Amino acid sequence: MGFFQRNRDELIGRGFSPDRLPPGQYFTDRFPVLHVGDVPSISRSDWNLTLFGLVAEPRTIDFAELTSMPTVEITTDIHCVTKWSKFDTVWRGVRFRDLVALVGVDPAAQHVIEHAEYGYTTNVPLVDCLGDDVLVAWEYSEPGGAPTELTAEHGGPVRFVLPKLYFWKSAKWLRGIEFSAVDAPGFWERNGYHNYGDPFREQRYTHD
Ligand SMILES: Nc1nc2c(c(=O)[nH]1)N[C@H]1C(S)=C(S)[C@@H](COP(=O)(O)O)O[C@H]1N2
Ligand SMILES: [Mo]
Repeated sequence: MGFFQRNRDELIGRGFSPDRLPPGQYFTDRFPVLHVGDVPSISRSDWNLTLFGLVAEPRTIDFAELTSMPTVEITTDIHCVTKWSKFDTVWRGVRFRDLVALVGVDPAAQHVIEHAEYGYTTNVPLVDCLGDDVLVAWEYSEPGGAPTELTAEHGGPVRFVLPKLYFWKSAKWLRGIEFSAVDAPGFWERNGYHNYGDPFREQRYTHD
């Protein structure tokens, strides 16, 4: 019996539904750190987020403004394209759709481009960003815990969290959100990864 089957059996043994594990993934209790380049160090007080593109008025908000908005906590599974999945991660932040309401997005905008420190970008359809579980988050906890400050290696001060797509679609060190009528494939999307990236359809690479 191979690693993936043993891992799936262990999952079932621990009382999880195996349906939560997308095809080709294994679950882990660890929280691997994955990114290109160095970990930037930005303090919460130096951080800000620019909302721009097809909006009524572009806006830059700082950490205090972001965190004064209605805050929500979600518990969710995350799936990395390198095949690890982690269950019941806890995140606290502002719903993405509340930021959409804040700037007044033009109906012609169909794509969201997340801009991170050092020029990392990733593109997602706007419609997929409007759900209850899509956050701009600054706190994290392991399963069952109370969220605390998101560490720099995991994207602090603030990162995007879009759990239903592979986790490369959740930019760490988020600094800008662009609303666009045209799609703009980001870093991994230009380097062979799928433009959409649904883990349950195993959309890992461009032609999957
Ligand atoms: N800015 C930035 N965000 C990024 C990445 C990156 O290279 N740069 N890597 C992505 C990938 S591939 C994954 S799996 C997750 C990993 O998040 P973690 O390190 O907190 O586990 O961050 C995503 N966000
Ligand atoms: Mo990833």
